[in-house]
Amino acid sequence: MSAPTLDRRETAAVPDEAALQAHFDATIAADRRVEPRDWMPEAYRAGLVRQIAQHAHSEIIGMQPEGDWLLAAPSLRRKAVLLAKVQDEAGHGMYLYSAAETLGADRADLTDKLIEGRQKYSSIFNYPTLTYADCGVIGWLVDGAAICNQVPLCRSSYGPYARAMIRVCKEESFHQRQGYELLMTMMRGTDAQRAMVQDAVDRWWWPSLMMFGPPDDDSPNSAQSMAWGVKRHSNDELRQRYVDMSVPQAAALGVTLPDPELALDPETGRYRFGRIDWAEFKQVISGNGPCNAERVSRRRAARDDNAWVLEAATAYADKHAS
Ligand code: FAQ
Repeated sequence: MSAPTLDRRETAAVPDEAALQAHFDATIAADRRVEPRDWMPEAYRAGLVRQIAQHAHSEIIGMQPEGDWLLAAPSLRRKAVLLAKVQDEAGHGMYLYSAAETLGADRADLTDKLIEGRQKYSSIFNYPTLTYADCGVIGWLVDGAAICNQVPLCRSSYGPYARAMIRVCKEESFHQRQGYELLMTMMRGTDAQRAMVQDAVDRWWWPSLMMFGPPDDDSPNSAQSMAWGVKRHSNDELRQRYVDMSVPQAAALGVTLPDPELALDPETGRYRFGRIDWAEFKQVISGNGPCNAERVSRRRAARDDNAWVLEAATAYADKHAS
């Protein structure tokens, strides 16, 4: 059977690829949002799916380190707060998977890619939560890094991603405050509690700096992502902002950040900091961090054990759609 042919009017109405590309370029240059119905270059679409899927996976895997403490929270109040926070992270994952779906991605396929190690999730969630102080430090440092990284993404060029980030950032701000409040409470407690906070800060500080990604001269995706207005700042710029923001917060809390080279540069007004262990980062994102195997195996078990729920829900939806 031959392919259907377009009549003259239809042929004239279909813009050619150069015109579509020019329209896309003008949208980016004018700092307008690209929407799902718009034409976009395939590399832009694929790059967004890569970043949004990794971000969604991070939110879902990121429920595990704090989730481990839900049954051991020290009071009913702490338990209610932690439960709400962990549920918020699930919600963030859902908004992000929905944003990826607007680009043609399939949620179940993305989950399979995560479990098979074909897509990444944030390095930070491969470290263990050893004491309850870790929950406070995750709120303060990890949610703090997430906010620093994600507030500029509210202006990302892809509309659904930018809009999802607005709500995510509002909730992350609350998460950071609850973490800081927990740590403040512990710092007003006993010597043992203060030592617990300091120990948690010592373990989470350097991995938090790694959340911003590799240094700019070793970041293959940054230049194109910034040219397309997906990322607005480089990894090193955001990392520096985070250090500048965190040092006074550490002082107010009364903890020491574990970096003897941390010092204010009087010329720039910014903090100089020591060398990040990029070999450790590479190990963690290659699947060899302290908890990678456990995190992924739990995610696999959740997918497999709950497959019947998905099947039932889909069957119901299919029946009502027909
Ligand atoms: N971990 O070329 P670049 C949260 C990968 S959410 C693992 O610089 P890009 C909330 C990168 O993907 C935290 N992999 O890449 C929460 C790339 O690999 P690929 C997640 C990393 O995309 C709090 C390769 O290295 N946030 O915390 C990491 O331009 C508490 C080369 O890197 C987001 O995802 C890493 N840290 O910049 C939840 C924010 N860094 O794909 C629960 C959105 C880099 O080529 C509890 N994402 N890689 O195979 C971004 O802003 C960017 O994707 C970056 C990386 C900045 C993460």
